[in-house]
Amino acid sequence: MEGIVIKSTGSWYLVQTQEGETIKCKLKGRFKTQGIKSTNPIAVGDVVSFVLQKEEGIGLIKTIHQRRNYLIRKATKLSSRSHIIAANIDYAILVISLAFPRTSSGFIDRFLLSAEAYHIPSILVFNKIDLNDAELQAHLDEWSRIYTKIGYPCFPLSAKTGEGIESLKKKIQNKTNLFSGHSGVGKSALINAIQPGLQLITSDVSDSTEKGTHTTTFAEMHPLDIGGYIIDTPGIKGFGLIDFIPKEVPSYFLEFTEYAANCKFHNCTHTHEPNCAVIKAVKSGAITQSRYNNYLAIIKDDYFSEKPY
Ligand SMILES: Nc1nc2c(ncn2[C@@H]2O[C@H](COP(=O)(O)OP(=O)(O)OP(=O)(O)O)[C@@H](O)[C@H]2O)c(=O)[nH]1
Ligand SMILES: [Mg+2]
Ligand SMILES: [Zn+2]
Repeated sequence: MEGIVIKSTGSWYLVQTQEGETIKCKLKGRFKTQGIKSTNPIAVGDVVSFVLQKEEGIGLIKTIHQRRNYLIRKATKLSSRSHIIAANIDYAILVISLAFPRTSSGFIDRFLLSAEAYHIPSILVFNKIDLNDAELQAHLDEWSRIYTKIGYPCFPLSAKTGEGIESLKKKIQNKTNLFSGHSGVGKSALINAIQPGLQLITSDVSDSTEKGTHTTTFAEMHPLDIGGYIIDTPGIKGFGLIDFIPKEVPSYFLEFTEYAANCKFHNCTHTHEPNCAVIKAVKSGAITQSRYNNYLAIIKDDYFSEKPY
């Protein structure tokens, strides 16, 4: 039998067949992964073949079908192992809140970089606009302008009041959409607003730490009445990058590429070289300083320090 993994707990999986039946599945003892050192061999969105064990009514997963794509991050900051967030996705959607909890531009840029490296189009959703005062709103407008110009669609909205939800729905209908972001930014609340009746559990951000409480604990894929799916995922703290060759990083900062062609050295790292057109563009304001700072932080990341440029 064949189906798509719609829920993953790590020890068992819920697989939906083409006929719409959902079957609880486990992994066959020794399971060959696709050469990725990952804490989870199978992720939500994977298409799998399994054998139904008639007596227990559960399936044994034998193989994963070739993935069209996947999004991956380091399991923990210091780990060399990776965690596949989801597979076979059309849009990687980062849900951001500017206050309570705060999402940093560094986190956003790491997420975008990874999605670029894995050829997955990304969308930025700025949730909780009902909480924004004038200062935060100005901040949001600025980020929205910057990222839209680079080519990332931005959707300011409120899962609470419903403002802005319709235009996001138009964008994501008939697609498989991954929702990721820090705990407490409102991923599950937003999915409830998009697909009434789901009643996903949400919980308040802690007053003292201003952080979420990790309410969603397993990735799960939900079908939408408007067509397509949303994958809700547990909140993540950081976005550790994996499998990058440092010299590839500039090409994933999309707005750098048109300037990089004019750098004096073809292998310019845009850090210290003379006649660097990217640095010039940062100075003139054509490239946003925060994007450049995040670029520098990423290439100086511990992960890269073992590998010389
Ligand atoms: N004011 C306001 N609060 C919101 C909005 N969206 C979500 N919240 C609240 O934010 C809190 C966290 O929402 P969740 O949906 O549980 O957040 P999450 O991103 O799913 O968090 P994890 O499952 O822990 O990763 C809840 O108290 C929600 O009611 C919004 O647009 N405005
Ligand atoms: Mg949640
Ligand atoms: Zn340069």
